[in-house]
Amino acid sequence: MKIKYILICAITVLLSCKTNKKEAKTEENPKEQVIEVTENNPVIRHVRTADPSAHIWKDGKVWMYTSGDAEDAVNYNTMDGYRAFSSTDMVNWTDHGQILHSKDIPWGVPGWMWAPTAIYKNNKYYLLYPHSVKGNKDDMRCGVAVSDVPEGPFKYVGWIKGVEGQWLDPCVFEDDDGKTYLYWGVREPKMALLKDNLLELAETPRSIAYGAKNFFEASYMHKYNGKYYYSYNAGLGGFYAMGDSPYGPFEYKGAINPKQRQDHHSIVEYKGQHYFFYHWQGWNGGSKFRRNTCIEYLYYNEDGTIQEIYATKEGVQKIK
Ligand code: FUB
Repeated sequence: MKIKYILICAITVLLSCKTNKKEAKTEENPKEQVIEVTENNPVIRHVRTADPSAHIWKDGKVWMYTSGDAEDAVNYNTMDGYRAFSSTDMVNWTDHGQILHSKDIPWGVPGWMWAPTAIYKNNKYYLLYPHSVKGNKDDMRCGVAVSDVPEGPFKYVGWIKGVEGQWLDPCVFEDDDGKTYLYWGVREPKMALLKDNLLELAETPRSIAYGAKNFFEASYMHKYNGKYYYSYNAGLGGFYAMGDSPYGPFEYKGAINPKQRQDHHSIVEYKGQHYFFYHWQGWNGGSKFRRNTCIEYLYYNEDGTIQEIYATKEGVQKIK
């Protein structure tokens, strides 16, 4: 009995150290607590996935579009296509298979299918993705592909004119008024309003004022309680800034997940809870070039700032 009690207390301490659930309730009597320790990260284990772009579409499911690392990868050059996954409980994910491959892009090289982003617009699903041009891998465009259904396959329709040659990591964001913006860039973050056809910029690109100088890549935009959150990978984890308009200026707020070297995240609210999607190399036999998609809970403070997030094996629990 004594040993059982010590074990329960130890597990409770362990969980409180490693969890992101800062609002988790503590039971009055730990002796009667039944604790299920489940390790839900990585959420995808049968293939390598990176750069998760999470969305809640009109079917009420959560969808995730990922890039893919090869099992024998020694760099990111061999990333050859995107996959779609869906879930209704955040733990069980249906793999809808590969939805777009580099061989489907007329101007593209094999491989070099880097971090995608997605949007539902014009009654269609669009996948926007950075991809290198034949003969010059440093020349990246933002490709556009379309599908009538969220699971794809997506069909190539062109690229966004006006940002050719820029190393991208695009993030597409639709505001409540229906205007659509594109954020992108490496070392220098850029943004612009997009035309509704999603194939042209509606204005000259602007540099993003985010109140710091640590931007590296992986721009991301989301809105919460009327505030605009511009976040990105600083090379040493995810950082963010808040503003009152999709254009900024944004006030720098610091780290979201400071312990993670290579962050590429997305954020959604699903069934009343906020979630942080990211990739992590640490588990499931992963490495820098064999990454795995993981999910953590995300909590806002009362002033709208985001509580720091740490990669946990526990991850998030199944929505019942
Ligand atoms: O996945 C390839 C590249 O690595 C992405 O474009 C970057 O954001 C980083 O995740």
